[in-house]
Amino acid sequence: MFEKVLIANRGEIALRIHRACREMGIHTVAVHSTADADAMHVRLADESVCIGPPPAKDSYLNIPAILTAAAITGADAIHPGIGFMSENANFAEMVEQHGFTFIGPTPEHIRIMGDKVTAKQTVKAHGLPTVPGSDGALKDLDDAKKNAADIGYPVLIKAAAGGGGKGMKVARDAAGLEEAYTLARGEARAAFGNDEVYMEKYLEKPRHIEVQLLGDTHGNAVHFGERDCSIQRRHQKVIEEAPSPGLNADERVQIGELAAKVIRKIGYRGVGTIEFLYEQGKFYFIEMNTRLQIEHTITEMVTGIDLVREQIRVAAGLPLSYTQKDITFSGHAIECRINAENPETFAPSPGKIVGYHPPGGLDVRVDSALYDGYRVPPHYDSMIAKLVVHGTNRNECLLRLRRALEEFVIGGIDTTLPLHRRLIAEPDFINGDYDIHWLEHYLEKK
Ligand code: MV4
Repeated sequence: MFEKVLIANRGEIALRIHRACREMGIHTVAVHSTADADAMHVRLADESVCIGPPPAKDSYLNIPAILTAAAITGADAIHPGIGFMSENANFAEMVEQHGFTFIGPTPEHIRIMGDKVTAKQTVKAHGLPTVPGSDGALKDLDDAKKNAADIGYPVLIKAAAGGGGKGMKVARDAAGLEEAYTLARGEARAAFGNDEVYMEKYLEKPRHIEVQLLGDTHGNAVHFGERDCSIQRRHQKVIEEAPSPGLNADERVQIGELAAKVIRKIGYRGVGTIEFLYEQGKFYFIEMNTRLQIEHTITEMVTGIDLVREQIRVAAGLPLSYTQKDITFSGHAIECRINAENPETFAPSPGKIVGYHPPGGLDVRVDSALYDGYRVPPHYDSMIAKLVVHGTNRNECLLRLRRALEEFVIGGIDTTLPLHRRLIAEPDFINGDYDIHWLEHYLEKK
């Protein structure tokens, strides 16, 4: 096992990784920008290294600075966390070239799944259902027209280098196709420096359901069930829950086993998530994320398994600690992502925390790097806390979540806590009756 891990991240996820390391007897190295000198992840780590000025491109994305920090502290491995370097295949490659272990998948797997066209081809070849669409990238507008006629409108043009909704345009009919195709390519070129696009049938009202997976270097792979992440705004998840209120037990096992089989066949190492759209009883693969996810917490709450510990173990070459039948599901979990933002306008609200009281009690977990007197810097993601609640069933979970949201105090700045209190009181949410557009429609009405 590793003796020392460098955590190339900040905030709550850096703490989450530090905690797993500490329980495994692994020493930790924090890296931080000058804006984060007083951050909790720096305080808790055994050692810390300042890697640059506040802008992420000069610090948390600064590859030479991160590798140098690992070298001077004598770290064995680098955990990239979430965001930042976590899905950068070149970084994973450089980490290994410099003699450190990358706590994540191989650069090859990151690359395959980073390109949405090769990702779709790969999982389709291994038996996953995909959205009807073009066979690979579109050659030109003529090719787009031919494909759209075959698929049937509405269609969606997507960037191969995409994800997060950039370079994605709907064409409702033949008259709208040229504009959608041109806009999607332009956006893709501007955002990713790559204007390759492909086409899919546009699904109007799907749920976003993703399966948590784990593979080792000994040919084993398991799934940890699914999460429903449909409650989102502008491609940012707001509330996630496990299990999905939209699935039955048979569907859960079927899609889990199908997804696990794919990662077993490709020899995937580490944690990963396969995302599906789910509509009218059918699953359609959309993307695979080759990293830990923010919402891994709800899966931990319903399985009792420490996913970060498992991720570190498989990176060190150890076999999985669990076979599929050891993984059992208990009750229900919901996560609310709390952002430093105005709950109505969503304007960022950095600043000093004055008064901090997190909720507690049975089955209540708060993952956050906040403390009273902490200054939320303006340079990074606005998510400042995750409230994660478990119950023996969905109703108990909802009652506990309401209680925990009432208790939670974060003073001095605006947060989205009031929004969460409203959302979980909405009949549609209580009934589990929502799709990927529900939150944006709800916010328009208000
Ligand atoms: C789709 C879709 C409808 N039909 N694909 C959005 C970003 C990327 N992850 C895939 N996305 C979508 N792909 C087809 N064929 C609708 C979306 C989509 C979406 C997906 C998941 C969660 C939130 C979403 C919000 C808007 C659109």
